[in-house]
Amino acid sequence: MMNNKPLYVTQPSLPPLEDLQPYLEMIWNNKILTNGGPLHQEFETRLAEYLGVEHVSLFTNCTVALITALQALRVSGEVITTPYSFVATAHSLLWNGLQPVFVDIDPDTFNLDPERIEAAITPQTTAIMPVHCYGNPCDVDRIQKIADVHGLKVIYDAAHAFGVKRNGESILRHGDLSVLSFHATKVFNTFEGGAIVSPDAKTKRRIDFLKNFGFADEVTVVAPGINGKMDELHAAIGLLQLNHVDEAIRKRRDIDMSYRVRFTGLPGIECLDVPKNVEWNYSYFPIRVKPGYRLSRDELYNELKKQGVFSRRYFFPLISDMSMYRGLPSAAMANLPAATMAANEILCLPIFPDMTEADIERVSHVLMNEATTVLE
Ligand code: T4K
Repeated sequence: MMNNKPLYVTQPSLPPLEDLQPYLEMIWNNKILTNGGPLHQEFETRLAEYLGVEHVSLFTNCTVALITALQALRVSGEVITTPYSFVATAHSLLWNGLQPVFVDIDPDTFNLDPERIEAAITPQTTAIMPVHCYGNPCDVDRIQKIADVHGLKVIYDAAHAFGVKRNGESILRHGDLSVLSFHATKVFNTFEGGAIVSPDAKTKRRIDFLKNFGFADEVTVVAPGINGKMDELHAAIGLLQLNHVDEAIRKRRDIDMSYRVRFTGLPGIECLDVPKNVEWNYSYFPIRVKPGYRLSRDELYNELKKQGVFSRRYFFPLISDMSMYRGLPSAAMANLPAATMAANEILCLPIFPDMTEADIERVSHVLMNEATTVLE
C-alpha cells in the first residue's frame, strides 16, 4: 500500500527519553542551569575525547560560534569563502563587518577550489573560511600552504563534518579553528548547539571569554563578547547523544550504500564519490540530476514532493545570489561556474538513521519510475 506520510530530508535521532530523567533530576537538585555548569564541563571533555581533539568550546549554535571564531582571531577586511553553503557561513562575516570574497568550488568535492584562492587574495585579505561541504574534507594541506605563504588565518566551517577523519585523524585538527553545528538536522544534534575546536588552551580561553560577554573574571571584561553559552539541558542531551552517534553513522552508511546500489546505471542520476582515506559521516545524500534524466532537477524535486518525499536543494540558491551578497564583484555568475552548476544539479535525498528499507524503496521508486518513462 502507498505510504503518504511525509518523508523529510532528515529526521533527528533522539536518545531514549527515560535516559534523560537522571540528568533532569541532577539539574533540578543542584539548580545550576547554565554558565559552564557540571554537565557543560563533562560534555566538553567527552566531546573532545570522542572527536580526537584537545580543546572544545561549546556554543548555543554554530552561527554564533562562527561569528565568535572570527572575533577570536581578530579577522578584518576581506575573507575568502565559498558561495556553495548554507547562508550562515557568509552571514557570520557580515555580522563582523567583513567582506566576503567568493571563490568557486571544485566540481567534484563541492569545496573551495584551492587552485582559485590565490587569485582572489588582495592586501585586505586576512582569512579563508572554507566549508567541508557534505562532510567531504577540504584540501586542507593546500589551503594551509596558501594561508602560510600569505599570512592568512583559516577558519573551517565544519558544520557538516562531525566525526569525519582523514588518514585516521580528525579533520577538525586543521586550520586555526573549526566550527561545528549540533542543529537538529545534523549527524549529531543537541537540538540547537555548536562548538569551536581550538588548537591550544590560550585560544580556547579567549573563545570562552567571548562566548560569555567577554568576562575573564567577576569584574574584568576583556572584549565585547556575546552570550553564546550552551546550557545544562542541551549539554545533557549532548552527553546522551554521544552514546549513540557511532550507531547512527553506521546506519547512515547502510542507507547510503542502499541508495547507491539502486541508482547504479540509472541514466542521468549520479551519486557523489565517497571520499578516499576518509571515515565519513554520511551526513547528506546528494545526487546530481544530469540532462540525461527525463526530468530536470526541479521537476524531480516537485515530483518527489507530490509523492510526500521532501528532498532539499542544498545549496540553491547560491549565497552569492542572495540580495545582500549579489552586488559584490566576486558574486558574479561568471566567477562561479562550478558552484552555479552544482546549485542547479544537486538534490539531497532523505537520509537519517531511522529511515527504513521501505522509505528507501519509496524514494528510489519515484526516481526509477521517472527514469523508465524515458526509455519507453
Ligand atoms: N554552516 C553550514 C555549512 C551549515 O549547513 C549550517 C546549518 C550552519 C553553518 C549553521 O548552523 P546552525 O547555526 O544552524 O547550528 C537546515 C538547518 O536549519 C541548518 O542548521 C543547516 N545548516 C541547513 C543545511 O539545514 P533548513 O531551513 O533546511 O531546515 P528545516 O527546518 O527546513 O529542516 C529540514 C527538514 O528537517 C525539515 O523538513 C524536517 C526535518 N526536521 C527539522 C527540524 C528543525 C525535523 O524533523 N525536526 C526538526 O527539529 O536549514
